[in-house]
Amino acid sequence: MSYDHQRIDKKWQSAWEKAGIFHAKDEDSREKFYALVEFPYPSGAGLHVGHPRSYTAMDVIARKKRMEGKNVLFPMGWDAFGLPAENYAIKTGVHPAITTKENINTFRRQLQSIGFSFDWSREFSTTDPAYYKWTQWMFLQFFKAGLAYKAKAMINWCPKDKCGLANEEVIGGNCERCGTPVEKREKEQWMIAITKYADRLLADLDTVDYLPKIKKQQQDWIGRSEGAEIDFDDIKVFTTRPDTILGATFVVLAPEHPMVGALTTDGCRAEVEEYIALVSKKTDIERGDDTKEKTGVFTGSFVVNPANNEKVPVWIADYVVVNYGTGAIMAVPEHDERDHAFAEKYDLPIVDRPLLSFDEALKKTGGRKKVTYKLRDWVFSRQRYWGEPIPLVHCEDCASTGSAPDGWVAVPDEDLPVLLPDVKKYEPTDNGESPLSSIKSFVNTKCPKCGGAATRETDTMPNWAGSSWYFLRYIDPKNDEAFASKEKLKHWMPVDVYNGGMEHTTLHLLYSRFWNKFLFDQGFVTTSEPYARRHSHGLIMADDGTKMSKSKGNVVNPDDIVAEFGADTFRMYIMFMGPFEEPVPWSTNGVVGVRRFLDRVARLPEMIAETENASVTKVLHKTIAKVTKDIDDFSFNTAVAAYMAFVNVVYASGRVTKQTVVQFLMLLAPFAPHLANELYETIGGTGFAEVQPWPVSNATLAADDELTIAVQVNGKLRGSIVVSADMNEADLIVAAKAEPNVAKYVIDEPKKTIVVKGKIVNFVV
Ligand code: ANZ
Ligand code: ZN
Repeated sequence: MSYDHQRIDKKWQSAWEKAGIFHAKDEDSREKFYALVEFPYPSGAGLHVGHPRSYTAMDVIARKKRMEGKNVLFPMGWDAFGLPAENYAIKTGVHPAITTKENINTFRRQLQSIGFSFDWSREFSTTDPAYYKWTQWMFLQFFKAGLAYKAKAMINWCPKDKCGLANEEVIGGNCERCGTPVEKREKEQWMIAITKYADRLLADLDTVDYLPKIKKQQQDWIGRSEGAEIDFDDIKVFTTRPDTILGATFVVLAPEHPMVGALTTDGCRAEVEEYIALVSKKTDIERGDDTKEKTGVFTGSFVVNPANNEKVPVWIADYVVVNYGTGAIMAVPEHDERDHAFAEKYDLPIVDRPLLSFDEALKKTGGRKKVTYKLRDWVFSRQRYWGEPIPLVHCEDCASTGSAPDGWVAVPDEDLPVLLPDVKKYEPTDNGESPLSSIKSFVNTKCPKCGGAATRETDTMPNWAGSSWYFLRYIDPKNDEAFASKEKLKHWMPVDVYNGGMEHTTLHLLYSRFWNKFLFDQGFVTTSEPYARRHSHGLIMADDGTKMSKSKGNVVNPDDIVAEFGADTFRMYIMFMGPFEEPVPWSTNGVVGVRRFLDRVARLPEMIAETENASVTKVLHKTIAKVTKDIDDFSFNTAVAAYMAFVNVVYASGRVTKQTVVQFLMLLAPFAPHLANELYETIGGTGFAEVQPWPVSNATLAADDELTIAVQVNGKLRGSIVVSADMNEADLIVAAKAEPNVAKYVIDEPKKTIVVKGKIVNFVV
């Protein structure tokens, strides 16, 4: 058969859709399997080849699980709030809702052209009011539980986007989106107390199956430290080494520490102020760079080391950060490298004193055990347009009567969603407020509590909000009474396998675990952990190994590959190009090679005969066993290699039974579903490949017959090797020479090599 991919791709895609075979069933006696991929932000650039790497992998898994008899939920939707659409609106005046809709249509068309087996009946966008109604409702649950609070915070501020950023959105000191160096600003922000869950987010990693590097990144990000808080007079220091306290010869405060002003003596004030001004210009990255020389100044004050009652000087230095521990340290130059470098530079005492035990140190100093985390509370408001409005109202009256602490009143459930109003201008105001703040009809409202005049919160949520619970909504996407029914949640949760980018490990993955745990505590969801297993894919790079980028013109468009080579070639190539977890460069030659392979597959029906060689039966069963295991292990490239090896054996043998071809097509179907279905139909199969059972390997048929071969040198037995019965002569000679004892005697090329088939190899040297 000549392989007309354009016809075949369309034919099967519409057949699948018509039959609705990828729709997950809520009532079903089969075991459930929930396969999840990170839903995309539908950017104007369309689908990137990186997206299908994740989706194809999970599609392969979802398709295999269906054939194994599972009731599979494999959904797709859109994470569509966020800055690009908004920045585009600022430039062009086109409403983000319009661009978002267009982009979604493009993405959907592209995904469908690749033949992913998503259950499209469950599709939604985080920007749909019917969806963000529940995002707002969940925010209010945080608020009502006291976990959402407004606080003045030093936040990361992007001067270009005029926008506050979470720590996670600052990459190398720059704004994640526009690259502008990030400044610090003090601003009132809604915060969510993720730190209250730090311990459980850490401990429960033991209950899930994540790639080790994913767990490690989350552990490091949460950054739990056990230590102690010890008072040096009024200064509280945090230390993980109270045992070293006898060697503490000075105290260092962060330059932003609130006590700096009071501790600074008049004689030192000018220098201290100058230093603080200098530090305020540095980025966190510069400050955290341990290779740079340490700087600092003396405050002029002394405090008492409580372990030995010695007076020690108080310094400020920017290697101490204000928002970690207590923002103050006891410096122990003898045991701490940074303190040592600092002491040497400023000529401070370095003394070698005996260590105390932890408990002894606490007892002597009145110190307290303390656990500290690197994790910070989540800055949850943005002064931007294209996000979910925060559903709160501020009422002066309720503030003064005390009926609403700080005057913040939740919008009642029946008034949700608070719809995003239309605006004329999308820019934040000049003082950095959300554009919503200039719409009087939005801002001015009635207090839900007392009925008096009140004003709405005009901040919107960060784009991490909608993605924190979308996996729950897929389970019951049309529900208007609840975000999802409890019975359905019970049926589908947790997600069995979740794949996504490593760049989301400390952001989305941590946020959504936290969000789910909170909902669990409130009794709204049925599992404490949302994802049973988490995997991650490597990036796809340009053919020269650099990152694909528009400006370099090296971006590969999936549409072009699908049009020229077909969806199955694209899918299979993406899975074949390298180990799934690693970054890999794109190679057009590689695409051509996979297409050639599929052309060979397309001719298999022509080789069908009544009987086949035993070698063909054997390789079939080996391939079944290998592919089955490889898919479970995310080892897709080796699975594709196994398909190729199988086809080579069939071609070498020249004939194959129909039964073997059918089994092979079923095995191939998850990777190349269009071609597998087409060939299956060609040879008289009925029903979709997708509803056929997954092939089972027969261990007896797959087993290698093994032989023990004697290896002689000049007729004398020097060793023996165990090889598979079908090993060819060249390989056999190589294996015989490699036998260690034989190798001692066969140093140069032997004069003659005699092989007695199945019995002996004799080297004449
Ligand atoms: C005395 C000491 C002696 C320390 C020693 C370390 C080694 P982790 O493990 O990261 O939690 N530290 C405490 N607060 C700090 C801050 N705000 N900025 C910079 N450094 C800070 O590190 C805890 C240790 O880092 C603490 O224990 C403190 O130095 C320092 F041989 O106290 B240590
Ligand atoms: Zn009120």
